Parts: sequence; C-alpha cells; structure tokens
Amino acid sequence: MHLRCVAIVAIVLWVGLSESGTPCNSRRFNHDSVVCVCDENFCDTLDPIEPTARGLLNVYESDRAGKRLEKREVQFGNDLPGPIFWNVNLERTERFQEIIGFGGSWSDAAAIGLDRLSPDLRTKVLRSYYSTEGIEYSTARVVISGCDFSNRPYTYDDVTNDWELNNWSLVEEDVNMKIPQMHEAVRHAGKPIKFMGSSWSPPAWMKNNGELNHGGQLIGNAGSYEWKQYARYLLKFFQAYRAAGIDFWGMTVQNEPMTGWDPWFPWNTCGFNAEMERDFAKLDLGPIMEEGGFAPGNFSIMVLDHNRPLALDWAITVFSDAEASRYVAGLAVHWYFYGTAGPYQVYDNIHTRFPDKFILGTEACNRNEIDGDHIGLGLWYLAEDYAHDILLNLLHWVGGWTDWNLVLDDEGGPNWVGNTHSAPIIVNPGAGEFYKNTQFYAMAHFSKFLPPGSIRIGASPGVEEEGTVELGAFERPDGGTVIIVINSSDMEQYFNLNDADLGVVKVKVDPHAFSTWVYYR
Ligand SMILES: *[C@@H]1O[C@H](CO)[C@@H](O)[C@H](O)[C@H]1NC(C)=O
Ligand SMILES: *[C@@H]1O[C@H](CO)[C@@H](O)[C@H](O)[C@H]1NC(C)=O
Ligand SMILES: CC(=O)N[C@H]1CO[C@H](CO)[C@@H](O)[C@@H]1O
Repeated sequence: MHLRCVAIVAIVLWVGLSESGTPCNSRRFNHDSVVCVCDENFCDTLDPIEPTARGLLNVYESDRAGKRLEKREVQFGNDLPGPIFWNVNLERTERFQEIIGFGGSWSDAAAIGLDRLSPDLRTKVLRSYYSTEGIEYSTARVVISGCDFSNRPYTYDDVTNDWELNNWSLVEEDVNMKIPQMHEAVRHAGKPIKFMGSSWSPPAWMKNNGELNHGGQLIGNAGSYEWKQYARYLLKFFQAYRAAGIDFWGMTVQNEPMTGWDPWFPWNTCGFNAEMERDFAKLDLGPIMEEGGFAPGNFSIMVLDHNRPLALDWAITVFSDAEASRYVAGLAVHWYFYGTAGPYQVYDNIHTRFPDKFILGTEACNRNEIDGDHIGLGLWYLAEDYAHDILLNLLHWVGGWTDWNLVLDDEGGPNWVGNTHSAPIIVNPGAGEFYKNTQFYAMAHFSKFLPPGSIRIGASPGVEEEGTVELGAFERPDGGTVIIVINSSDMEQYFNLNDADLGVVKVKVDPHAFSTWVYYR
C-alpha cells in the first residue's frame, strides 16, 4: 500500500476507535469466555464517562460470549420487542450509602509482578486500573510488610526483642517496588487514591508463639508497653510512607484476626477477638496514631477485616464503646465463603444500629477450583462471583469493594505457602504480555461508573430474591444516573426503565452479562 494511503487508513481507524476507547484484543484459553491481551503495542482502553444528551442512555455490556464493556446508545421512548419486561422504577427520594471507592491491593506478589514487567507494560496495567482510560479505581489496600502473597516471610523488624524498634525499617519491596508504583498510579489517576494499610503479622518476637504463622497473639494486653510498641511499629509504616510522599486514608487493625486463633494456620497472622480490637484501638493504636499525625477525621481505622458471619458481633462490641468508637470509623469485611456466610441483611442491621459507621469490603479473590489451573484464564464464573457479591454488598449499605492482588503471575503467585489464586490481571513478562481476566470486567462495571461520592438510590425491583432481577441504581456526583444489572441466566432479559421526567426506555440484557447503563436528565 502507498504510504499516504496507510496514513489515511490509520487516521480513519484512530478516529473511529477513539469514540469509545479501543476494543478488547481477545484470546481464548480453553475456557468458556476470553481474556483481553495487552502487550507493548496494544491494550484495550475506555473513554471517560461524560454527560450524554438528554433522552439518551448509554449501555455498557460485558458477557460470557466475549463482549467487554461494549457501548451502545439507546433512546428513551424506543421500541423493542421482547417476551417479558421487568419494570424498573427509580425512587430518588430513597437515598442509601455513599460510595467510598473500588480498588485492588498491593501485596508483595502484586508489587513483584508489576516490577517484572517492562516500564511500558507496567504503565499499561496501572493506567488500566487507575486512569480515566481504564476502570478508574479509587482505593488500594497495601500490605504492611509481608503476607502469604510474598516470596519470603518477614516483618519490618526481625531483630529479636528489639522492643525499642531501633531496627525498624522498610524493605526492598516497599522502597523499590510499592512506593514508586503507588506514585505512578496516583499520577495516572490524576486525583488522590484512598490507600489503606493492613498488617498480617507483627514481628515473631512480639507474639506468644514466637512465629509469624501458626496462630499466636501479641504478648501483653491492651494498654501494656508491648501493645503500645506494636502500635508504634504500625505508626512507623504510615510515617515512612508519608515521608516518601504517600499519605494513607486508613488502616485495618489486623487482617483476618480470627485466623490467629488457629495453631495450624499456615501463613502470617495474629489473633485478636472483638474485645481485643476494641481495647487496642481505644488504649493503644487510636491515641498513638493520633499523636503521630493520623487523627480520626483524617484517617479511618477499621476493625474486623474478616468474614461476614463475624460482622454483627464485632460491630456491637466495638461501636457500643464510646471511647473506642471515637477512633474507629468503620467495619471492614471480606467475602470468603460468601455462599455460606449468611444473609447480606446483617449489614442493614449494622447500619441501623450504627448509622455513623461505614462498612467497606476490603478483600476478595477467587480461583478456578475445577483443576490445578488456579488462574482460570477466561472463566466467566470467576467474574459472575465477583459481580454478584459486589452488587449484593452495595444493596446492603456497603460503601465499596476491594479486590485482592492487583496482579499475579501465570502460576497465581508468588506465594510463600503455595496459596495460589487468580487475579483480574495475570502478568506474563516472558511473553511481554498481560491478560485482563474476566474479573477485571466485573470490577469495571462498578468502579468505572461509581466514583467516590456516588449515592445508591431506591429502585424497584432492586433487591435480590430468587427469580427476580439483580439490579442497583445510583446517582453520580456529576448528576448522572447509573443502573447496574447482572444476568447470570442463559436467557436474555428485557427491561422497561421508567424515569419520572424522561419516560420509558427499553433495554435488552444478554445471557450471562453485566450491563451498566448511564444517563443524564
Ligand atoms: C539494631 O540497631 C542497633 C541500634 O541502632 C544497632 O546497633 C544494631 O547493629 C542493629 N542490629 C541489626 C541486626 O541490624
Ligand atoms: C486533617 O488534616 C488537615 C490538614 O493536614 C488539618 O488541617 C486538620 O486539622 C486535620 N483534621 C483533624 C481532625 O485532625
Ligand atoms: C437481570 C436479571 O434478570 N438477572 C437474572 C439473571 O439470571 C439469574 C439466574 O441465574 C437471576 O437470578 C437474575 O435475577
């Protein structure tokens, strides 16, 4: 082809694609759906969400058949044949929780995976997650020292009995990986990211079993010198990151504290019960963080950071105590065993009792359990599990949802105890590629469209019940209305959305699809 023709074709292509980002470069890995492949030359992108003309509804859909946030325009007053329509009415006077944010986590495994990529590919991952050409994450959980997703067990002070913390220091994973990567993410986000810290284990010598794993609790008790020194150990982390230009929004007291009561527990942990977290927050951690420059109001301390069955008991124990409550802003919850974790309505109950406290999902991940291939590239049910749990949390006062490892390698690690999993992005530095797995798009259907400050509003039907729709409605800070629908059935679903001003718009949602609708009035 003549060079000038090449240039013209390229311009035409570029103009055409720029209208709704660049599409997924899909690849199938022997599963029911696809991944989107990114390399140095190409990575799928999205446009920022901008107000549409009145009367227009933008539908973004991803499905098992391979659509990935594919955008189409629908007009209010349209005609659409379909067998049965769900009638959706919005109740704008019913206003529920404010969105805190959506994000992923800087475990060491994520930091190492990102570090192994070329600078260009690393930038593409961080832009895919945090920029407006990506899925606009607004939060990030950061592991305080190591956890199972590290390639070695360690803490920031492994010099035995160094109670004065003279030997405390950040490690290579922080200085060379997490801190520069977090700075880069903030640059691409173009706005602050809510960073939250969580520790898995104190130094082994601070624990009564002398090990990072196999359960064990802090030596001493609330108010003791030992517990205060552990609080100072944690404070040093936030001060060191602040000195490096990264300010944290919050922390949890302890990752999955109940695992610290299991003497066979394989990886880094420390046992607290609800009373211990209450008293640690009240007597040690809260005051020491405040004195150290992380005061309530500017810095959110969260308790629990573990599964839903524990939530009500912990909320009552901690939030009923006025002094502890002064230091503790919210309840952090994990999704594990969600199928058997009991009804989500427990969060409604907690909100009714303690309306000033927020609830935030701080960890979730999954893996392919069918064979040894844990990362399950292109498995649709991994995404459906995410979307279902996110939506049901949002329908019950939870303010956001945090995915676990931002990236993992093609074995689902590294993980020093072999607890490998899947992640929304799997890196393959050897091939110069990374793969956006199905969970990435489940996150996107929420994170891209619900910036912090969005509010959930009433919608009917809007609550999950056998045989009814899974649907949530929200208002964005820019005035946009967002409707998110999940269809996990093999049948198309049809909707009549009634807007008080604009009338009715009819929308079809494909089988096994996530569908996010945005419009402005
Ligand atoms: C710990 O810190 C002390 C005081 O700064 C120093 O003398 C000692 O060498 C350090 N120990 C180790 C193992 O780094
Ligand atoms: C929060 O931080 C700002 C700026 O650093 C400061 O002016 C304000 O007093 C702090 N608020 C609290 C409650 O500490
Ligand atoms: C929107 C909608 O109708 N979603 C349905 C999709 O399929 C599942 C069953 O797998 C239903 O429970 C949802 O309500």
